[in-house]
Amino acid sequence: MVLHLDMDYFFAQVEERENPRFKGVPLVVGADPKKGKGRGVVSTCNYEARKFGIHSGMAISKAYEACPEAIYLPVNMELYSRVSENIFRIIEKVSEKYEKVSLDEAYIDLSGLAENYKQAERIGCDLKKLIFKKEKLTCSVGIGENKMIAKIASEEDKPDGLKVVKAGDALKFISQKSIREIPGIGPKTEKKLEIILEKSGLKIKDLRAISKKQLVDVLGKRGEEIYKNVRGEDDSEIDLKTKTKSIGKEITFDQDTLDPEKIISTFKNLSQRVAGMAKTEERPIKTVVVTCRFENFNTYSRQVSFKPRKPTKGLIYKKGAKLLLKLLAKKLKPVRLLGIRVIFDESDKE
Ligand code: TTP
Ligand code: MG
Ligand code: MG
Repeated sequence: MVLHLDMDYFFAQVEERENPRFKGVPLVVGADPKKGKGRGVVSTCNYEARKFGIHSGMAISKAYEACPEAIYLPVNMELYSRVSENIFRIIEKVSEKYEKVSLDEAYIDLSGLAENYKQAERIGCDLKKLIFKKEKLTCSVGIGENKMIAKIASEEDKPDGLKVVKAGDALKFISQKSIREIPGIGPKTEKKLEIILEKSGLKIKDLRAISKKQLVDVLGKRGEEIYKNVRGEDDSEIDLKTKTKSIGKEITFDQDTLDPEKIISTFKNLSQRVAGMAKTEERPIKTVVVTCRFENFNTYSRQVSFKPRKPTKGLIYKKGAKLLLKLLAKKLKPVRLLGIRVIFDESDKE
């Protein structure tokens, strides 16, 4: 079983949360409309703006034409990335077996977590509640026997939806949907299929009339997948996130140096930056690796492991500096490059 989660009107909803006066009125996030003369496109908009026909990817000038009185905001990617990180932290609490599709979208593998659709629904409901409690944002969840069904299901009751499609109901569920709801069928594929069937506005059930051979002749290998998809089947696997194994940073001096103050202050600075990056992983580290390249390009690495601990600047610097000083004392050559890397503890993995 697979759960698909997608945040509702993501960028715009985050902006509404940050500034409640944007709620209930048309809100567009994207390029500056410059009173209708603006270039660029709409990133997304809230549901009030969608009533005017505004949608992602539309020219911002067209959006302005449709609704000049809407509120137009620039894209604040830094903010949305931060919120996205928080959401994925919450998802991780439910399961580490997930695929991040985009900032606002993920598949979660429910095998091993849910034995039946009732349990799966409970997980979906709890996840929605948790995200709302922590982030004050709504999302839509779809549950199905495979990725495709889960994705189409999550679209079903947007916004704030939760739709479960049991295996036995999948075929009926997708039959009346537009073929464009099959992930990967875009306008070009749609056109080709319309030509085969000499009909427009194709529904998924219509495609079941096309033989596998015909689909493959027209669409190549993708035809085989579509042949399965229109029958509710989907073999695509959840692309599990591989955890970051280590984080590091290095710096090359403008000039090779033997100045202890310069070396130490640079090393402190590096430790601080690595600690900052490592903290966002919220996992303990178990090893610190120091790299030093000398003027002749000879490069040496030294590492020390310890009981897993929080990646604080103090810890990283203390462990790293010891290694570095030993190395410097031995080589006594001007330094060209300094690097420090921390390796995360993975003993918490199943
Ligand atoms: P989507 O999940 O496709 O859309 P959405 O979350 O805005 O709306 P919905 O409720 O229908 O899910 O995309 C997620 C974010 O990605 C969206 O908020 C803005 C960004 N985005 C773009 O910048 N350009 C685009 O063309 C699309 C589709 C999305
Ligand atoms: Mg979304
Ligand atoms: Mg999305």
